[in-house]
Amino acid sequence: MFNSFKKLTESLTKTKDNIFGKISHVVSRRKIDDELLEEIEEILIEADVGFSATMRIIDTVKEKAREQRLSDGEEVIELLKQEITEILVQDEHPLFKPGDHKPVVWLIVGVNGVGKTTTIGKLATYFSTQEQKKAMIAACDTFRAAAVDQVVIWAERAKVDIIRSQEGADPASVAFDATQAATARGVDILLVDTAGRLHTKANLMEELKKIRRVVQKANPQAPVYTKLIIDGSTGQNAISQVKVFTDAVGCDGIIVTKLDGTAKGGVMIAVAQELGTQVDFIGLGEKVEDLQRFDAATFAEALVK
Ligand SMILES: Nc1nc2c(ncn2[C@@H]2O[C@H](COP(=O)(O)OP(=O)(O)OP(=O)(O)O)[C@@H](O)[C@H]2O)c(=O)[nH]1
Ligand SMILES: [Mg+2]
Repeated sequence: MFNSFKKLTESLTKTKDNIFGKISHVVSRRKIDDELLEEIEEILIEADVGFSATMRIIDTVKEKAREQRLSDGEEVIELLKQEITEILVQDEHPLFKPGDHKPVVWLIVGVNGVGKTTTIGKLATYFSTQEQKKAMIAACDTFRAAAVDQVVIWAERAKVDIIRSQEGADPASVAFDATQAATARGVDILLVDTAGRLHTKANLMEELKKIRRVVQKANPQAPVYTKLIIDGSTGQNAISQVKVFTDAVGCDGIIVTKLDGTAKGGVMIAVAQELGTQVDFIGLGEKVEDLQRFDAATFAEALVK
């Protein structure tokens, strides 16, 4: 626990510097006034906190500063931390719903290069070692050369079964076979790796819908969840990706990757404000252990500490 918190705070260093570092600089020896709040507003927007969360933060800070009759600029920091924590901390978001049939199927989707395949490797390890669940992988990214080989390596690392086919095979048929195999072998969770790019975006969305239909056909009782991977280092673009995928194929949870080493982690505040409680995991590196269950209170603590 201590080590994972340390890892989280270290990973968020650049984001913290980008938000609180810059704000500490501007508030020093200043009075709280509209001009100062405007400068803070700009910093938050530039740090990818998003427009609506930024407005909420600034309005609350202004109101509280007035209520508590604060005038010293440095006192703003504490108010900011409180409000950011309020935005981040939301209800519990369980990974499995009571009464879920086996196998639970997670379709791992997202644009190319966000970290889908890597996250699948990490998730397979997480489920087998932390949750004592039997995990299996379906290699349904048959579009890109070497995609299957890449996910096979992750399956070996995680020591879980993988169902694969030739490059160029129909991804839906791999998903069908994998769902049948997972059902027969008593698998708890089937992780489906999908392509991030096809000839067109419409093609990609159609294929994802088809994979979902086929999984449901192979086992009508299997609950299918679409989990969207977003790259935390892309900042605000992440929010529009969530909207596009949610509209096209639904989204039952988000995993934000690459929060290590980026200064754009403020996007987590934007995600929490705009999209609520949906973040399941965060990715903090390229190794199998660099995945953490997203806990809003812990994340907030690490960010504002
Ligand atoms: N630093 C860091 N790198 C990551 C993280 N997750 C993934 N990566 C890296 O991001 C790159 C792309 O990862 P992939 O897992 O291949 O991404 P993908 O979404 O499967 O890509 P496509 O299949 O091409 O769509 C790789 O170099 C990964 O090592 C993370 O949490 N932190
Ligand atoms: Mg991939």
